[in-house]
Parts: sequence; C-alpha cells; structure tokens
Amino acid sequence: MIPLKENTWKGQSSFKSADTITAIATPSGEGGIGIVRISGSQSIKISAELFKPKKPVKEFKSHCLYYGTIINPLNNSPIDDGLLTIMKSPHSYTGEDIVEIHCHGGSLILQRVLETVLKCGARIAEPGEFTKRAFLNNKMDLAQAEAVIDIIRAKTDLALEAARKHLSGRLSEKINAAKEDLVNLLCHIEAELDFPDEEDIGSLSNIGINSRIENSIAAINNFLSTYEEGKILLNGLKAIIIGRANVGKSSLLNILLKEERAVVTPMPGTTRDIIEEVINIKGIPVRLMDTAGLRETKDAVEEIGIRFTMERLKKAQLVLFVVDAAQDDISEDLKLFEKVETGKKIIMVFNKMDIADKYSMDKLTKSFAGRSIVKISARKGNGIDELRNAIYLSAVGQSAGDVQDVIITNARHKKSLDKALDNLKSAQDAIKNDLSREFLACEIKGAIDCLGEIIGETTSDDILERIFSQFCIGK
Ligand SMILES: Nc1nc2c(ncn2[C@@H]2O[C@H](COP(=O)(O)OP(=O)(O)OP(=O)(O)O)[C@@H](O)[C@H]2O)c(=O)[nH]1
Ligand SMILES: [Mg+2]
Repeated sequence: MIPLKENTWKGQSSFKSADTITAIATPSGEGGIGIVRISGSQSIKISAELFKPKKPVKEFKSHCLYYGTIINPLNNSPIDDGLLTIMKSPHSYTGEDIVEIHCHGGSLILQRVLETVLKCGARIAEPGEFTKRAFLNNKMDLAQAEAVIDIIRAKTDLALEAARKHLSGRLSEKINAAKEDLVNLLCHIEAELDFPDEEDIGSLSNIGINSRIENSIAAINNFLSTYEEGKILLNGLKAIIIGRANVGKSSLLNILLKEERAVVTPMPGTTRDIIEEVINIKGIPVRLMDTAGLRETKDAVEEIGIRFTMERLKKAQLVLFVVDAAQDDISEDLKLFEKVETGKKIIMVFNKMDIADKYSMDKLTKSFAGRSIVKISARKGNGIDELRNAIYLSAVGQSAGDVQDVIITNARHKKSLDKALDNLKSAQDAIKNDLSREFLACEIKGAIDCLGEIIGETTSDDILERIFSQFCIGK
C-alpha cells in the first residue's frame, strides 16, 4: 500500500510549544484602545504579575473582561489602567491559554506594556505565529488560515465575503469531499491489488474507475472555473478601452470617471499615451485604461502609442471595444476587432447614439450579432449605467454579485488543483493504455496529495513557513 503524505510540522496529537508568545495585536499609530496579546502555557501567570485588579487574576473566569492597573512588577509603578481578558485553552484562537491586555492605544504605552510582558517571560511572536499555532493545534486548516490573511487584506465587499466563506470552512469541506471520493476509489483499487483472491472486495471495471475519475475531474474543473473571477474579486478588474481613432474612447473614460481626465478633441489621434484611472463599480475596483486610437499612421509618436496599446491589451481582463455608431463605413472597425479578439471578454460599446441613424445601426448590430453590446452616448451621458452594469457582470461572472459557495482566490490553491487534474488525466491514460493498476493507484494518490496540500495535510514545511511569514505580527 502506498502511504499518503503528511506534513512533519503537525503531529497526530495536539501541538505543544514551550514558548509563550506575545505581540501588539492592534495597528501602529494612535487609537482609542490598543491590545497586547499573549498566548501559551505561561500567559495567565505572566499577566498575574503585571495586572493588578480587585480580585486575583487566577480567579478570573474565561472570556470575561476585568478592570485593573497594568504595572511594572519590578518597582510596582503603574503603566496604564486597562482591561484584561483570559481565554482558556482549548477555547481560544490558538487553542492555548490566551490573555489580551487592553490599554490606551498609543504606541509608547503599548510598547511599554509589551516590554513588561517580555520581561515577565514571554518572547516576541513571529509574523503569523498566533495563526500558525491555531493551525498546528487543529483549530483551523491551512485554507482557513490563509483566509485570515485574505480577510485582513480584503479591499472589496465581495473579496471579504469570499474570504469569510473560506474561513468558515466551506472551501475545506468541498475539497475534503472531492478528496474523500478519490480516497475511497484508491482504497478499493489497493484492496484488489493486495488481496486479489478475496471475493468480498468485488472487482472494479476499467469503465467504472474511469467514470469515477471523470466525476473527480469535473469537480476539480468546477473549482478551477471560479479562479478568474476569484482573482478579480481579490485584485480588481483590468479593463482596456480600445477602438479606432476618434470614436469617443477618451470621452467614455471621462464620463465613467465623472471628470475631464483625458483630452477630447474632434481631431483623430488625440490620445497618444495610455491614461490609467481606477473607478469603483459596486465595490469592485476597475482599472480603466484609455488608449491611443488604432489606425495606420506615419506619426512616430502615435505609432509608439499604438504599440503600447497592443501590449496593454495582452494584460487586460476586459476589453471595451468602442465603435462610432454614427459612421457609415465600419470596415476598419471590423478589421481591428479581428486583431483584438483574443479570447478575452469583450463588451461592444456603440457610442455616439445621439447622432446615429437607423441605417448605420442596423449594419453595426448585424456585424456584431451575438456579442455583448451596450449603446451609449458619451457626450450626452446616456447608457452609462447599463455599461457600468455590464462591466460589473463581466467581473463577477455567473454569481452576479452573490459570492458563490466556493470561489478559488488563491494562486497556491489553483496550482494544487492544476496538479491534481494532471494526475487524474495521467490515471485516465493509464487505463486507456491498459497499464497495471499500480500506475493507476500512484496517480490517484498523487491527486489526493495535491488536494491535501490545499488544506495543509500534505503541505511541505517550507511552504507552510512561507504562508505564515506573510502575516502581520500579532495575528
Ligand atoms: N455626438 C457625439 N460626439 C461624441 C460622442 N463621444 C465623443 N464624441 C466626440 O467625438 C470626438 C472624439 O472624441 P474622443 O473622446 O477624443 O475620441 P477618442 O476615441 O479618444 O479619439 P483618439 O484619442 O483620437 O483616438 C470629440 O469631438 C467628441 O466630442 C458622443 O457620444 N456623441
Ligand atoms: Mg482619446
């Protein structure tokens, strides 16, 4: 039987560290309240030395707040008045005894409280060490621990919602379910290999195995299909405004921004450089790029601008392809569209609707039939809400603002899912080529390990180190 991997950090039983750690848990700068956090077996003993309440600290109930004076135990001089709460093991964030000292939120006062805690025997926590301890004490898995960073760093409502769902364990549940299906399949295959004569086990046909692998591939593809959307929720959407010269690209940027940011003139070739601005569409930051109109030109500066436009196009996630709806000849727009259409999401923006006639409109509509089309007048401001909505929908995809049950936002998770998919495809090849079931078992095991990496069961120690080092101190 091939053993499944397990990381060496995490033992089978509850993790114990000899050190009691401490850090300032609130951000630097001035604030009403600042918190110094202590975690570990000595935390209650340490707090009893420096906190002087009416009744002794050792009589404090867990999860209650007590008022007292924080003192320097060397000379009994007061440092600050404050509140203290104890969260006894295992019912705490780290699973260890945690003490939080709430004092006034000035950097000097917090520093003095921290120094006193250190003098009483704690050591300063490394970045992410509280969460690392929570992970090692099985209070949360790795995907949940990563969600803690995502919550702290969330810049949009939707990113926050996705991170909250990960922290609640929804992602881990789904990954575990996908993993469990493969573990069951592997057990059956290995039982057959180990006990070929045992009739009770029942033999699995190649077709049966293939269809179970197919189901797992579909489940993994389902996760992967949410990644593009997940990246946008986390980092915002890069949208590029593209079109022939003079179609109204800069006018569109200005009206979306609600300010006269880009120069607009009736002369084709006005914009030379890329103009980049961020707008907020229903909580999603959209980085809009206005570009040089694309046309044949002998002007060296304009030519450079056009080259920049094509380079930026590669990096954009959404193209707003602007067409002048009032013009009769759209042959150049069609040629340009062919160059731009590279599998990216495109919204066709028919501009200058205030002066467009039925003839030119019919021609345009027919040429771009089946595309997502929004009709606007950048000059009059018509159709802009519809365009904002279309941009928003292209960013949030099918969820239309309701964060799906599980959405992949983390590049590490995507990589593990990709690897699991490769393993399962190799397993299918092994069936197709009639290779021995050992090969098959090995590939399925590889896929199981990759899924285990996401929740931290099979993650290598250096990756664990790297993940927790991204945290801030005090979390
Ligand atoms: N009637 C009408 N005119 C418009 C509209 N939008 C833009 N224009 C005019 O079209 C001309 C070109 O507008 P721009 O926004 O500079 O066009 P552009 O695509 O950025 O042009 P380049 O930077 O040269 O590529 C200006 O005279 C605008 O006032 C519109 O909705 N209706
Ligand atoms: Mg322009």
